[in-house]
Amino acid sequence: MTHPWWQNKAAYQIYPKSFCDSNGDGIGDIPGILSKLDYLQDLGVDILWLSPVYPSPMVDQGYDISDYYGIDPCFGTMEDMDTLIREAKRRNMHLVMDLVVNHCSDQHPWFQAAVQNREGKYGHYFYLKEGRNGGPPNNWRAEFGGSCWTPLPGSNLYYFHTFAKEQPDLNWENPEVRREICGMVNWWLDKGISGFRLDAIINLKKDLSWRDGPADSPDGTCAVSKMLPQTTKIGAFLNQLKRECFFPHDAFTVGEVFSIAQDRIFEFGGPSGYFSTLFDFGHCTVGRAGPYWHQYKSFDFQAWRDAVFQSQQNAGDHVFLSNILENHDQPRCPSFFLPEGDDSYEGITALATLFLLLRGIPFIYQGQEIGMRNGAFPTADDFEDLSTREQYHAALRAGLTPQAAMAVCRRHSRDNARTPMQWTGGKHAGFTSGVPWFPVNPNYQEINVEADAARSRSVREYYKRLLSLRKDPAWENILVYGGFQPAFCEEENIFAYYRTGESSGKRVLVLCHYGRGMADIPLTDPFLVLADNCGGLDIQAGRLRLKAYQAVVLAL
Ligand code: TEU
Ligand code: CA
Repeated sequence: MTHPWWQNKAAYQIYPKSFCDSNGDGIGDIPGILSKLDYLQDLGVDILWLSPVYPSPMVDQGYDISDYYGIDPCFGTMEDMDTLIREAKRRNMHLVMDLVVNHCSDQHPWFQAAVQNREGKYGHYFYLKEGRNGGPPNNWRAEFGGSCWTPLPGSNLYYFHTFAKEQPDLNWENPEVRREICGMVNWWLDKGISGFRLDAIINLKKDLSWRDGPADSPDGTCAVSKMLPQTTKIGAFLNQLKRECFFPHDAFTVGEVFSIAQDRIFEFGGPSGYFSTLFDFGHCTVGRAGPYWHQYKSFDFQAWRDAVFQSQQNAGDHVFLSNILENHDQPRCPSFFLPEGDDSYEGITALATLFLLLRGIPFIYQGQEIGMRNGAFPTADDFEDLSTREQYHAALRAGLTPQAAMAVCRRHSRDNARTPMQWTGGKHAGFTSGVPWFPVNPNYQEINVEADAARSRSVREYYKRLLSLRKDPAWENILVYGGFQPAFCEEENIFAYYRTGESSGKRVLVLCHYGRGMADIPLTDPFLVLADNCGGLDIQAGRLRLKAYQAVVLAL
């Protein structure tokens, strides 16, 4: 059986603005990434996903693109990009770009032309609609707050935006828009990139009835995400991309697919799906009891573990998921998934063990490999992210005290993951010789690449060990291509699963005591230890005693 080229790979997400600054202007850039390619190769990752580096006014940190064919000067030049593609290839690494085509920037020439001439060609590149009773066409609330509709000056015409008002949605119903985008995608693939991460891709198809949605906020608005149609009609758009761009280039594609029913993942992933793979956010969204962060329930270990099991089982052998603990929209995993005070070496490496060995492609977010923690944000003004600002005000509107609203934002803010990468204990953590665009986490003297490497228990070394285990010919068949089966589900504070061989009777048990104190598990099979984050197994009379956050990988 032949497998797709990308299936046994491990991926790493770079948030360019905060990765490495080469010229002292305080902003990470492509030459900075180039200077760290050896570091990344040594870690054992093969696919590099770059968050957007295209020209952008940076209202949403580059997710508002004003030119799909360029590189923003703050990140470097197109030559730098070509060098990066070449140098990555030389190291057997693959570059994956962010494809942000649900919307562009309001500074994009298409939108500028649409504003100038609403009836002209570019007016049809966007969704323009008449207002209703002196207000917007409907009650949909944008992802970052406020209406999804913003009026065009001097008229009763509104344009539609799922996210910020500076991010007008492109009209995918228009075949010309689709042709433009397909041409652009092929232009990048021809340049030698290996694929794309597809931003907010589920939002491409709108409910064209534009009817009001059920209010889920005191102001009578309805989250736009609720109005994503339940129909399958998005398929025509995505299949066109697949047919005209991805398939002919044998590209790797990973969809950012939030909020689809579990039974629809076969439509998006797997051999006949639109994409090579899709992110599993199921476990990140556990406890979301409403559209606002202040409504989210506190972390519940069993619900979280069961969400992982559920999506793994649902994907089965058919869909190959992409598994994440962090990305640029999520808090840092030691701060988020571990109870306060448990963000120890054991806790952090337990998380790594559990997620890197799931069936699917592991995605590691920059700094995760050294256990970076949530940022420190003394006041609400210290947040850059526009969604955090909106969430802060929503919490205040709901009656929370400023202190309580801050606590909510510190836990959930997307800015937690966007502080500069911590390379050394030196000035600005070695990220820049100038003034960083965003303050470095005050914990940088303790947590940085150099300090981690100097420790006998290095988080990064542990990540390396897990990544090389996946590639070990002795275990690849099981750890990459094999099946998944939950284990010890009835045990409290145990997160465990089997990876099963394709044919052989061999199995690997990934077993973790996710809690304090000791746990005690019956284990009678003979085993070989492939990994252990505590350096020693205590087995007596057919029972394995696990320390706090001990994670072991056993070949049975
Ligand atoms: O995110 C899409 C998206 O739906 C997020 O807003 C998500 O709901 C939220 O972050 C969950 O915490 C993508 C990008 O990843 C994000 O950075 C962009 O802001 C957004 O699209 C708009 O391009
Ligand atoms: Ca720079």
